[in-house]
Amino acid sequence: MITLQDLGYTSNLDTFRCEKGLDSLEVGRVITENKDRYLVMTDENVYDAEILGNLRFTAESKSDLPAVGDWVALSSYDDTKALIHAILPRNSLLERRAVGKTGEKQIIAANIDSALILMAVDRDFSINRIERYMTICHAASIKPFIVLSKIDLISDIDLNELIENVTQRIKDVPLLSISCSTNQGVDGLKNLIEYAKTYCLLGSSGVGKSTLLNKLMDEEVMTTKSISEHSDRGQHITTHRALKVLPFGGIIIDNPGMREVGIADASDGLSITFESFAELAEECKYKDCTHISESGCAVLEALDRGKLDEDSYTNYLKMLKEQAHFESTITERKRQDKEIGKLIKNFKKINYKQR
Ligand SMILES: Nc1nc2c(ncn2[C@@H]2O[C@H](COP(=O)(O)OP(=O)(O)O)[C@@H](O)[C@H]2O)c(=O)[nH]1
Ligand SMILES: [Mg+2]
Ligand SMILES: [Zn+2]
Repeated sequence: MITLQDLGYTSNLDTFRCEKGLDSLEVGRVITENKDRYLVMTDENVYDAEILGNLRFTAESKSDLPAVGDWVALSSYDDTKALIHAILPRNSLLERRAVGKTGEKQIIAANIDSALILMAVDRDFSINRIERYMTICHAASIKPFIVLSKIDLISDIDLNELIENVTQRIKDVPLLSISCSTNQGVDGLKNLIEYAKTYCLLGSSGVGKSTLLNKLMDEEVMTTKSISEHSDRGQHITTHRALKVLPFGGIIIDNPGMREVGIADASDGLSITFESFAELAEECKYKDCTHISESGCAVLEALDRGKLDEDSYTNYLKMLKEQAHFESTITERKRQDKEIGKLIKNFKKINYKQR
């Protein structure tokens, strides 16, 4: 039997629950989400839950609605159906810029302690993408780990070279390498997982996230894709986000692969991921330095002296630009919303006069 503690429930959450008068309700954690339906796990049941109308109507954005990993207060009709009344405060919210939509964010998951960023060593290997995932993690105060996966597919010499390349650019982030085929490194990864802490699997489609979760669970809980299925881009594979409690303690959230990891409002994330850049930028002559061509740019000077990695520099600039763009679209959206607000107000005024 799973307890609330096994699911990551804390005394802080319980204090809040009582203070807000939610103690007559049950408490549970959202383990999957599908449109407006949520599966919520409590210490007694797994409910198929919907949200209370009030919660829906007062929600101003997606982040006001439950996400996988959220703690919610709920009332049940029977052993299977329940209604979500409130979301308990989150300690973290992992998000990225929504694909194809300006100024919108997509929530990946809530209440995550650490993220395992998986990168397969056989193909599509990209340190730029690792830095991207690190940035969204840091923006949400989530501790990242880098996990090189499928290491059975390359030689030890090639693996060491990859590790060398990664650690040259990325310092201070723990790096592991694993193979779910040979089990190499899997015990090491298990050892790092702490009881009642929540870990999120991040990485492109096909890097082995679900295979790893199945391995940790010691059973097939997630469907995995065969290589042929995965390379067929036309075919839509239904994947979902799901939270699982590991048999040896610890909680893992698997994610469908993300083809794009857009940067939203992640300025803190960028300055942590690219700490040396952010520190240097403080010394630039101009406050609004773009570090592209300005005189007195400390970043460019360091680059010239070979003190910074050029690929990392390019990646940093690209994400800075994305973030600035995201912020300007947010401002534009707010301006438009205001305009619409004014229109509605005027419209009401006119209507009242006419009556
Ligand atoms: N050779 C090798 N193949 C793996 C490993 N882990 C996963 N795979 C294969 O990679 C494919 C994609 O795995 P999956 O777990 O579905 O990836 P996901 O999209 O990240 O969840 C499947 O065919 C797995 O069998 C590994 O460690 N070594
Ligand atoms: Mg998967
Ligand atoms: Zn500069």
